[in-house]
Amino acid sequence: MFHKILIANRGEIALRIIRACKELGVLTVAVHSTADSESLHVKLADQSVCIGPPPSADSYLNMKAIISAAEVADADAIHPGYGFLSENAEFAEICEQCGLTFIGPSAESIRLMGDKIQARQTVTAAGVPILPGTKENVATVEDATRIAAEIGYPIIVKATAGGGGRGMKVVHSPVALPNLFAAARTEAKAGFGNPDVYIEKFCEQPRHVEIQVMADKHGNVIHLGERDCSIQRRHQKLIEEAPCPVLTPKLRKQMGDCAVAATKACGYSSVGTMEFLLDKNLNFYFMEMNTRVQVEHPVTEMVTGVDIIKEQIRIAAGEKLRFKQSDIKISGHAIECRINAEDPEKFTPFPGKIDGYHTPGGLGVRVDSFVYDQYTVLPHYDSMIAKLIVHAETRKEAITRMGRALDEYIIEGIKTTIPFHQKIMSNTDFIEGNVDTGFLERQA
Ligand code: MV4
Repeated sequence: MFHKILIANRGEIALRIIRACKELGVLTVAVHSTADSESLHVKLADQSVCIGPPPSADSYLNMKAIISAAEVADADAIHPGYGFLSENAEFAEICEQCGLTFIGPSAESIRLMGDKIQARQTVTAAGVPILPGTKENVATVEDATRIAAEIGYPIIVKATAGGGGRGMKVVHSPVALPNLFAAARTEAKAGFGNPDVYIEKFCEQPRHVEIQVMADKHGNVIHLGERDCSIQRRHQKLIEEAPCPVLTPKLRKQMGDCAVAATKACGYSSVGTMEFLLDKNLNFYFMEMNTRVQVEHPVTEMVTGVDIIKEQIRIAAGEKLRFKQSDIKISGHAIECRINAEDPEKFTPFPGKIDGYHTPGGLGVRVDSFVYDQYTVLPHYDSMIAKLIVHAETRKEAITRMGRALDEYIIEGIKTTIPFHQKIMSNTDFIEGNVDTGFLERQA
Protein backbone atom coordinates (compact mmCIF):
# COMPACT_ATOMS: atom_id res chain seq x y z
CA MET A 1 0.00 0.00 0.00
CA PHE A 2 1.06 3.58 -0.55
CA HIS A 3 2.73 5.66 2.16
CA LYS A 4 1.30 9.04 1.13
CA ILE A 5 -1.23 10.11 -1.53
CA LEU A 6 -1.50 13.59 -3.01
CA ILE A 7 -5.08 14.52 -3.91
CA ALA A 8 -5.11 16.65 -7.06
CA ASN A 9 -8.62 17.97 -6.56
CA ARG A 10 -10.87 20.04 -4.30
CA GLY A 11 -14.40 19.99 -2.91
CA GLU A 12 -16.36 16.95 -1.87
CA ILE A 13 -14.34 14.44 -3.91
CA ALA A 14 -11.10 15.57 -2.23
CA LEU A 15 -12.77 14.89 1.15
CA ARG A 16 -14.11 11.56 -0.08
CA ILE A 17 -10.58 10.48 -1.07
CA ILE A 18 -9.08 11.72 2.22
CA ARG A 19 -11.64 9.61 4.12
CA ALA A 20 -10.70 6.52 2.12
CA CYS A 21 -6.99 7.16 2.74
CA LYS A 22 -7.55 7.52 6.49
CA GLU A 23 -9.34 4.18 6.60
CA LEU A 24 -6.48 2.60 4.63
CA GLY A 25 -3.85 4.11 6.94
CA VAL A 26 -2.37 6.23 4.15
CA LEU A 27 -1.14 9.80 4.73
CA THR A 28 -2.69 12.58 2.60
CA VAL A 29 -1.47 15.76 0.94
CA ALA A 30 -4.04 18.33 -0.13
CA VAL A 31 -3.27 20.84 -2.86
CA HIS A 32 -5.21 24.07 -3.08
CA SER A 33 -5.49 27.40 -4.86
CA THR A 34 -5.06 30.62 -2.88
CA ALA A 35 -8.87 30.93 -2.83
CA ASP A 36 -9.25 27.48 -1.24
CA SER A 37 -6.97 27.88 1.79
CA GLU A 38 -10.00 27.73 4.14
CA SER A 39 -11.44 24.66 2.46
CA LEU A 40 -12.17 21.50 4.43
CA HIS A 41 -9.97 19.30 2.25
CA VAL A 42 -7.03 21.46 3.33
CA LYS A 43 -7.99 21.21 7.00
CA LEU A 44 -8.60 17.45 6.94
CA ALA A 45 -5.49 16.36 5.03
CA ASP A 46 -2.27 15.59 6.90
CA GLN A 47 -0.49 18.33 4.99
CA SER A 48 -1.25 20.84 2.26
CA VAL A 49 0.52 22.71 -0.52
CA CYS A 50 -0.68 25.88 -2.25
CA ILE A 51 -0.37 25.36 -6.02
CA GLY A 52 -1.45 28.68 -7.50
CA PRO A 53 -4.04 31.43 -7.96
CA PRO A 54 -7.82 30.81 -8.09
CA PRO A 55 -8.35 30.03 -11.83
CA SER A 56 -8.30 26.25 -12.32
CA ALA A 57 -5.95 26.59 -15.30
CA ASP A 58 -3.32 28.04 -12.94
CA SER A 59 -3.90 25.68 -9.99
CA TYR A 60 -5.89 22.41 -10.21
CA LEU A 61 -4.91 22.00 -13.87
CA ASN A 62 -1.30 23.07 -13.34
CA MET A 63 0.59 19.80 -13.85
CA LYS A 64 4.02 21.20 -12.99
CA ALA A 65 2.83 22.70 -9.72
CA ILE A 66 1.05 19.48 -8.74
CA ILE A 67 4.00 17.22 -9.57
CA SER A 68 6.34 19.56 -7.67
CA ALA A 69 4.01 19.48 -4.67
CA ALA A 70 4.04 15.67 -4.74
CA GLU A 71 7.83 15.63 -4.85
CA VAL A 72 8.24 18.20 -2.08
CA ALA A 73 5.74 16.35 0.13
CA ASP A 74 7.29 12.96 -0.71
CA ALA A 75 4.00 11.44 -1.89
CA ASP A 76 4.18 8.16 -3.78
CA ALA A 77 0.85 8.40 -5.63
CA ILE A 78 -1.59 10.99 -7.00
CA HIS A 79 -5.38 10.65 -6.94
CA PRO A 80 -6.94 12.95 -9.55
CA GLY A 81 -10.61 12.62 -8.44
CA TYR A 82 -13.03 13.57 -11.25
CA GLY A 83 -12.84 16.50 -13.67
CA PHE A 84 -9.58 18.51 -13.76
CA LEU A 85 -6.69 16.14 -14.73
CA SER A 86 -8.55 12.87 -14.14
CA GLU A 87 -8.84 11.91 -17.82
CA ASN A 88 -5.66 13.57 -19.03
CA ALA A 89 -3.43 10.87 -20.54
CA GLU A 90 -0.42 13.19 -20.61
CA PHE A 91 -0.74 13.81 -16.87
CA ALA A 92 -1.02 10.07 -16.16
CA GLU A 93 2.17 9.58 -18.19
CA ILE A 94 4.05 12.39 -16.45
CA CYS A 95 3.12 10.98 -13.03
CA GLU A 96 4.55 7.60 -13.94
CA GLN A 97 7.70 9.19 -15.44
CA CYS A 98 8.22 11.00 -12.13
CA GLY A 99 7.87 7.76 -10.16
CA LEU A 100 4.40 8.66 -8.89
CA THR A 101 1.55 6.17 -9.28
CA PHE A 102 -1.42 7.73 -11.06
CA ILE A 103 -4.49 6.34 -9.27
CA GLY A 104 -6.48 5.53 -12.38
CA PRO A 105 -6.07 3.60 -15.61
CA SER A 106 -2.97 3.66 -17.82
CA ALA A 107 -2.36 6.57 -20.17
CA GLU A 108 -2.99 4.14 -23.06
CA SER A 109 -6.45 3.22 -21.75
CA ILE A 110 -7.34 6.89 -21.26
CA ARG A 111 -6.22 7.65 -24.83
CA LEU A 112 -8.01 4.65 -26.32
CA MET A 113 -11.33 5.45 -24.66
CA GLY A 114 -10.88 9.20 -25.23
CA ASP A 115 -10.98 8.57 -28.97
CA LYS A 116 -14.65 7.75 -29.45
CA ILE A 117 -14.12 6.00 -32.80
CA GLN A 118 -11.43 3.72 -31.35
CA ALA A 119 -13.66 3.13 -28.32
CA ARG A 120 -16.55 2.04 -30.58
CA GLN A 121 -14.22 -0.26 -32.51
CA THR A 122 -12.73 -1.80 -29.36
CA VAL A 123 -16.05 -2.58 -27.67
CA THR A 124 -17.59 -3.89 -30.91
CA ALA A 125 -14.76 -6.41 -31.18
CA ALA A 126 -15.76 -7.54 -27.66
CA GLY A 127 -19.34 -8.15 -28.81
CA VAL A 128 -20.89 -5.05 -27.28
CA PRO A 129 -23.80 -3.48 -29.22
CA ILE A 130 -23.38 0.05 -30.59
CA LEU A 131 -25.73 2.25 -32.64
CA PRO A 132 -25.20 2.16 -36.41
CA GLY A 133 -22.57 4.71 -37.36
CA THR A 134 -19.28 5.45 -39.07
CA LYS A 135 -16.12 3.46 -38.42
CA GLU A 136 -14.04 6.49 -39.36
CA ASN A 137 -14.11 10.25 -39.13
CA VAL A 138 -16.35 12.03 -41.60
CA ALA A 139 -14.42 14.84 -43.24
CA THR A 140 -16.73 16.49 -45.78
CA VAL A 141 -20.38 17.55 -46.05
CA GLU A 142 -20.67 15.34 -49.15
CA ASP A 143 -19.56 12.26 -47.22
CA ALA A 144 -21.81 13.24 -44.31
CA THR A 145 -24.84 13.60 -46.60
CA ARG A 146 -24.27 10.21 -48.20
CA ILE A 147 -23.65 8.45 -44.86
CA ALA A 148 -26.64 10.09 -43.15
CA ALA A 149 -28.90 8.88 -45.98
CA GLU A 150 -27.53 5.35 -45.55
CA ILE A 151 -28.04 5.35 -41.78
CA GLY A 152 -31.39 7.16 -41.99
CA TYR A 153 -32.47 10.31 -40.16
CA PRO A 154 -32.36 11.40 -37.40
CA ILE A 155 -28.60 11.18 -36.99
CA ILE A 156 -26.19 12.71 -34.50
CA VAL A 157 -22.79 14.25 -35.27
CA LYS A 158 -20.30 13.77 -32.43
CA ALA A 159 -16.76 14.94 -31.78
CA THR A 160 -14.28 12.06 -31.99
CA ALA A 161 -12.18 13.64 -29.22
CA GLY A 162 -15.26 14.74 -27.29
CA GLY A 163 -17.52 13.21 -24.72
CA GLY A 164 -20.07 14.12 -22.12
CA GLY A 165 -22.38 15.64 -24.72
CA ARG A 166 -20.40 18.74 -25.68
CA GLY A 167 -20.33 19.66 -29.36
CA MET A 168 -22.95 17.13 -30.46
CA LYS A 169 -25.49 18.02 -33.16
CA VAL A 170 -28.72 16.15 -33.82
CA VAL A 171 -29.82 16.35 -37.46
CA HIS A 172 -33.40 15.53 -38.48
CA SER A 173 -33.26 16.17 -42.22
CA PRO A 174 -30.78 16.51 -45.11
CA VAL A 175 -31.45 20.26 -45.50
CA ALA A 176 -30.27 20.89 -41.95
CA LEU A 177 -27.11 18.82 -42.35
CA PRO A 178 -24.57 21.22 -43.95
CA ASN A 179 -24.87 23.91 -41.27
CA LEU A 180 -25.00 21.52 -38.32
CA PHE A 181 -22.12 19.44 -39.68
CA ALA A 182 -19.94 22.55 -40.03
CA ALA A 183 -20.97 23.76 -36.56
CA ALA A 184 -20.08 20.38 -35.02
CA ARG A 185 -16.58 20.55 -36.54
CA THR A 186 -16.07 24.14 -35.39
CA GLU A 187 -17.20 23.30 -31.86
CA ALA A 188 -15.07 20.15 -31.77
CA LYS A 189 -12.01 22.17 -32.79
CA ALA A 190 -12.76 24.88 -30.23
CA GLY A 191 -13.66 22.49 -27.42
CA PHE A 192 -11.17 19.66 -27.90
CA GLY A 193 -8.51 21.07 -30.22
CA ASN A 194 -9.51 18.53 -32.87
CA PRO A 195 -12.22 19.08 -35.53
CA ASP A 196 -12.78 15.37 -36.22
CA VAL A 197 -16.39 14.19 -36.04
CA TYR A 198 -18.29 10.98 -36.73
CA ILE A 199 -21.92 10.11 -37.33
CA GLU A 200 -24.30 7.79 -35.45
CA LYS A 201 -27.98 6.94 -35.71
CA PHE A 202 -29.78 9.17 -33.18
CA CYS A 203 -31.63 7.24 -30.51
CA GLU A 204 -34.72 9.19 -29.40
CA GLN A 205 -35.66 9.69 -25.73
CA PRO A 206 -33.29 7.08 -24.34
CA ARG A 207 -32.54 6.42 -20.70
CA HIS A 208 -28.92 6.90 -19.66
CA VAL A 209 -27.83 3.72 -17.90
CA GLU A 210 -24.23 3.16 -16.91
CA ILE A 211 -22.39 0.17 -15.46
CA GLN A 212 -19.72 0.57 -12.79
CA VAL A 213 -16.73 -1.65 -13.46
CA MET A 214 -13.70 -2.56 -11.42
CA ALA A 215 -10.54 -4.13 -12.90
CA ASP A 216 -7.30 -4.98 -11.12
CA LYS A 217 -3.81 -5.24 -12.64
CA HIS A 218 -4.02 -9.04 -12.64
CA GLY A 219 -6.78 -9.41 -15.25
CA ASN A 220 -9.73 -9.69 -12.84
CA VAL A 221 -12.76 -7.63 -13.89
CA ILE A 222 -16.18 -7.35 -12.24
CA HIS A 223 -19.14 -4.98 -12.45
CA LEU A 224 -21.18 -3.45 -9.64
CA GLY A 225 -24.47 -3.15 -11.46
CA GLU A 226 -25.97 -0.06 -13.03
CA ARG A 227 -26.94 3.52 -12.30
CA ASP A 228 -29.78 5.33 -14.03
CA CYS A 229 -28.71 8.91 -14.73
CA SER A 230 -31.57 9.99 -16.98
CA ILE A 231 -32.40 13.14 -14.99
CA GLN A 232 -30.05 15.57 -16.68
CA ARG A 233 -30.12 19.16 -17.83
CA ARG A 234 -27.80 20.28 -20.62
CA HIS A 235 -25.61 17.20 -20.08
CA GLN A 236 -25.32 17.93 -16.36
CA LYS A 237 -26.64 15.04 -14.31
CA LEU A 238 -28.85 16.20 -11.44
CA ILE A 239 -30.28 12.96 -9.98
CA GLU A 240 -28.88 9.43 -10.17
CA GLU A 241 -30.23 6.19 -8.82
CA ALA A 242 -29.46 2.50 -8.51
CA PRO A 243 -30.80 0.11 -9.56
CA CYS A 244 -32.41 1.35 -12.82
CA PRO A 245 -36.20 1.02 -12.33
CA VAL A 246 -36.78 -0.73 -15.68
CA LEU A 247 -33.91 -3.24 -15.84
CA THR A 248 -34.76 -6.91 -15.49
CA PRO A 249 -32.23 -9.28 -13.88
CA LYS A 250 -31.63 -10.76 -17.34
CA LEU A 251 -30.94 -7.38 -18.94
CA ARG A 252 -28.72 -6.39 -16.00
CA LYS A 253 -26.65 -9.50 -16.55
CA GLN A 254 -26.40 -8.84 -20.30
CA MET A 255 -25.30 -5.23 -19.80
CA GLY A 256 -22.95 -6.23 -16.99
CA ASP A 257 -21.37 -8.98 -19.10
CA CYS A 258 -20.93 -6.50 -21.97
CA ALA A 259 -19.34 -3.93 -19.66
CA VAL A 260 -16.90 -6.52 -18.32
CA ALA A 261 -16.04 -7.75 -21.84
CA ALA A 262 -15.45 -4.18 -23.03
CA THR A 263 -13.28 -3.43 -19.99
CA LYS A 264 -11.15 -6.50 -20.69
CA ALA A 265 -10.96 -5.60 -24.40
CA CYS A 266 -9.28 -2.29 -23.64
CA GLY A 267 -6.80 -3.75 -21.17
CA TYR A 268 -8.21 -1.53 -18.48
CA SER A 269 -7.31 -1.47 -14.81
CA SER A 270 -8.89 0.79 -12.14
CA VAL A 271 -12.54 1.64 -11.58
CA GLY A 272 -14.47 2.96 -14.56
CA THR A 273 -17.90 3.38 -16.06
CA MET A 274 -19.42 2.08 -19.28
CA GLU A 275 -22.18 4.44 -20.41
CA PHE A 276 -25.10 3.01 -22.37
CA LEU A 277 -28.24 4.36 -23.98
CA LEU A 278 -31.33 2.27 -23.29
CA ASP A 279 -34.13 2.77 -25.81
CA LYS A 280 -37.92 2.43 -25.38
CA ASN A 281 -37.76 -1.26 -26.34
CA LEU A 282 -34.99 -1.90 -23.78
CA ASN A 283 -32.28 -2.28 -26.41
CA PHE A 284 -28.97 -1.03 -25.06
CA TYR A 285 -26.06 0.54 -26.92
CA PHE A 286 -22.55 1.45 -25.73
CA MET A 287 -22.04 5.22 -25.72
CA GLU A 288 -18.66 5.90 -24.10
CA MET A 289 -16.42 4.90 -21.22
CA ASN A 290 -15.54 7.23 -18.37
CA THR A 291 -12.02 6.38 -17.27
CA ARG A 292 -12.34 8.00 -13.83
CA VAL A 293 -14.32 7.73 -10.65
CA GLN A 294 -17.64 9.50 -11.12
CA VAL A 295 -19.60 12.01 -9.07
CA GLU A 296 -22.44 9.50 -8.70
CA HIS A 297 -20.36 6.56 -7.43
CA PRO A 298 -22.03 6.70 -3.97
CA VAL A 299 -25.36 5.28 -5.19
CA THR A 300 -23.49 2.13 -6.22
CA GLU A 301 -21.67 2.06 -2.89
CA MET A 302 -25.00 2.23 -1.05
CA VAL A 303 -26.58 -0.72 -2.90
CA THR A 304 -23.45 -2.94 -3.00
CA GLY A 305 -21.66 -2.00 0.24
CA VAL A 306 -18.39 -1.72 -1.71
CA ASP A 307 -16.13 1.28 -1.00
CA ILE A 308 -15.28 2.19 -4.59
CA ILE A 309 -12.54 4.69 -3.72
CA LYS A 310 -10.74 2.32 -1.37
CA GLU A 311 -10.90 -0.39 -4.04
CA GLN A 312 -9.54 2.04 -6.62
CA ILE A 313 -6.58 2.87 -4.38
CA ARG A 314 -5.93 -0.82 -3.65
CA ILE A 315 -6.02 -1.62 -7.37
CA ALA A 316 -3.49 1.16 -8.09
CA ALA A 317 -1.26 -0.28 -5.35
CA GLY A 318 -1.26 -3.59 -7.23
CA GLU A 319 -3.64 -5.53 -4.98
CA LYS A 320 -6.02 -8.11 -6.38
CA LEU A 321 -9.78 -7.47 -6.37
CA ARG A 322 -11.25 -8.59 -3.06
CA PHE A 323 -14.56 -9.59 -4.67
CA LYS A 324 -15.71 -12.09 -7.27
CA GLN A 325 -18.73 -11.25 -9.40
CA SER A 326 -20.82 -13.68 -7.30
CA ASP A 327 -19.94 -11.69 -4.13
CA ILE A 328 -21.71 -8.61 -5.52
CA LYS A 329 -25.32 -8.39 -4.37
CA ILE A 330 -27.56 -5.41 -5.10
CA SER A 331 -29.54 -4.56 -2.00
CA GLY A 332 -32.34 -1.98 -1.78
CA HIS A 333 -32.47 1.29 -3.67
CA ALA A 334 -30.31 4.42 -3.57
CA ILE A 335 -30.89 7.93 -4.95
CA GLU A 336 -28.49 10.86 -5.16
CA CYS A 337 -29.48 14.52 -5.55
CA ARG A 338 -26.75 16.94 -6.55
CA ILE A 339 -27.15 20.09 -4.49
CA ASN A 340 -25.78 23.02 -6.48
CA ALA A 341 -25.32 26.62 -5.43
CA GLU A 342 -27.63 27.78 -8.21
CA ASP A 343 -30.92 29.48 -8.74
CA PRO A 344 -33.34 26.49 -8.64
CA GLU A 345 -35.42 27.83 -11.56
CA LYS A 346 -32.81 29.17 -13.96
CA PHE A 347 -29.81 27.04 -12.85
CA THR A 348 -27.52 30.09 -12.90
CA PRO A 349 -24.62 29.95 -10.39
CA PHE A 350 -25.25 31.54 -7.01
CA PRO A 351 -21.94 31.73 -5.12
CA GLY A 352 -21.71 33.49 -1.77
CA LYS A 353 -21.53 33.00 1.98
CA ILE A 354 -23.52 30.26 3.68
CA ASP A 355 -25.23 31.85 6.68
CA GLY A 356 -27.05 29.05 8.49
CA TYR A 357 -26.37 25.37 7.78
CA HIS A 358 -27.92 22.14 9.00
CA THR A 359 -27.45 18.73 7.37
CA PRO A 360 -30.07 15.98 7.32
CA GLY A 361 -29.42 12.71 9.12
CA GLY A 362 -31.05 9.52 10.30
CA LEU A 363 -31.23 6.02 8.89
CA GLY A 364 -30.14 5.64 5.28
CA VAL A 365 -29.03 9.26 4.77
CA ARG A 366 -25.55 10.23 3.54
CA VAL A 367 -24.22 13.71 2.81
CA ASP A 368 -20.98 14.02 0.81
CA SER A 369 -20.03 17.68 1.02
CA PHE A 370 -17.27 20.11 1.88
CA VAL A 371 -19.24 23.15 2.98
CA TYR A 372 -20.07 24.37 6.49
CA ASP A 373 -21.75 27.32 8.19
CA GLN A 374 -20.11 30.64 7.20
CA TYR A 375 -18.25 28.98 4.30
CA THR A 376 -18.11 31.14 1.17
CA VAL A 377 -19.01 29.24 -2.01
CA LEU A 378 -16.47 30.42 -4.57
CA PRO A 379 -17.36 31.67 -8.07
CA HIS A 380 -14.23 30.10 -9.61
CA TYR A 381 -15.31 26.46 -9.51
CA ASP A 382 -18.15 24.01 -10.12
CA SER A 383 -21.38 24.96 -8.38
CA MET A 384 -21.99 21.52 -6.82
CA ILE A 385 -21.69 21.93 -3.05
CA ALA A 386 -23.13 18.65 -1.77
CA LYS A 387 -24.46 15.27 -2.76
CA LEU A 388 -27.41 14.04 -0.74
CA ILE A 389 -27.68 10.27 -0.99
CA VAL A 390 -30.36 8.06 0.53
CA HIS A 391 -30.70 4.31 0.75
CA ALA A 392 -33.88 2.35 1.53
CA GLU A 393 -35.39 -1.07 0.92
CA THR A 394 -37.51 -0.03 -2.06
CA ARG A 395 -37.48 2.79 -4.64
CA LYS A 396 -40.72 4.20 -3.20
CA GLU A 397 -39.23 4.34 0.29
CA ALA A 398 -36.04 5.89 -1.07
CA ILE A 399 -38.06 8.67 -2.74
CA THR A 400 -39.97 9.33 0.50
CA ARG A 401 -36.72 9.34 2.46
CA MET A 402 -35.11 11.75 -0.02
CA GLY A 403 -38.09 14.10 0.34
CA ARG A 404 -37.75 13.94 4.12
CA ALA A 405 -33.97 14.55 4.00
CA LEU A 406 -34.36 17.48 1.57
CA ASP A 407 -36.89 19.02 4.02
CA GLU A 408 -34.31 18.75 6.82
CA TYR A 409 -31.47 20.27 4.79
CA ILE A 410 -31.06 23.94 5.72
CA ILE A 411 -28.69 26.08 3.65
CA GLU A 412 -29.19 29.81 4.17
CA GLY A 413 -27.50 32.83 2.59
CA ILE A 414 -27.30 31.38 -0.92
CA LYS A 415 -29.74 29.80 -3.37
CA THR A 416 -29.51 26.06 -3.97
CA THR A 417 -31.21 23.42 -6.10
CA ILE A 418 -32.93 21.86 -3.03
CA PRO A 419 -36.39 23.25 -4.06
CA PHE A 420 -35.89 21.76 -7.55
CA HIS A 421 -35.21 18.32 -6.07
CA GLN A 422 -38.24 18.59 -3.78
CA LYS A 423 -40.42 19.14 -6.85
CA ILE A 424 -38.96 16.12 -8.65
CA MET A 425 -39.48 13.85 -5.62
CA SER A 426 -43.21 14.58 -5.83
CA ASN A 427 -43.45 14.39 -9.64
CA THR A 428 -45.78 11.55 -10.70
CA ASP A 429 -43.69 10.50 -13.70
CA PHE A 430 -40.53 10.36 -11.59
CA ILE A 431 -42.31 8.43 -8.85
CA GLU A 432 -43.46 5.90 -11.44
CA GLY A 433 -39.93 5.60 -12.85
CA ASN A 434 -41.26 6.95 -16.11
CA VAL A 435 -38.26 9.10 -17.10
CA ASP A 436 -35.78 9.44 -19.94
CA THR A 437 -33.10 11.94 -20.89
CA GLY A 438 -35.75 14.33 -22.22
CA PHE A 439 -37.69 14.39 -18.92
CA LEU A 440 -36.53 17.80 -17.65
CA GLU A 441 -36.96 19.56 -20.98
CA ARG A 442 -40.63 18.46 -20.98
CA GLN A 443 -41.23 19.85 -17.47
CA ALA A 444 -40.97 23.55 -18.40
C1 MV4 B 1 -26.58 9.98 -28.14
C2 MV4 B 1 -27.95 10.21 -28.00
C3 MV4 B 1 -28.81 9.62 -28.89
N1 MV4 B 1 -28.32 8.88 -29.90
N2 MV4 B 1 -26.14 9.24 -29.16
C4 MV4 B 1 -25.14 12.71 -24.52
C5 MV4 B 1 -23.89 12.60 -23.75
C6 MV4 B 1 -22.93 11.90 -24.60
N3 MV4 B 1 -22.21 10.93 -23.82
C7 MV4 B 1 -23.74 11.27 -25.69
N4 MV4 B 1 -25.08 11.73 -25.52
C8 MV4 B 1 -26.08 11.28 -26.30
N5 MV4 B 1 -25.68 10.50 -27.30
C9 MV4 B 1 -27.00 8.71 -30.02
N6 MV4 B 1 -26.54 7.99 -31.04
C10 MV4 B 1 -28.38 11.00 -26.95
C11 MV4 B 1 -27.46 11.57 -26.13
C12 MV4 B 1 -28.00 12.46 -25.15
C13 MV4 B 1 -28.02 12.15 -23.83
C14 MV4 B 1 -27.48 10.99 -23.37
C15 MV4 B 1 -27.49 10.67 -22.06
C16 MV4 B 1 -28.07 11.56 -21.18
C17 MV4 B 1 -28.62 12.75 -21.60
C18 MV4 B 1 -28.60 13.05 -22.93
C19 MV4 B 1 -29.18 14.22 -23.33
C20 MV4 B 1 -29.16 14.51 -24.62
C21 MV4 B 1 -28.57 13.64 -25.54
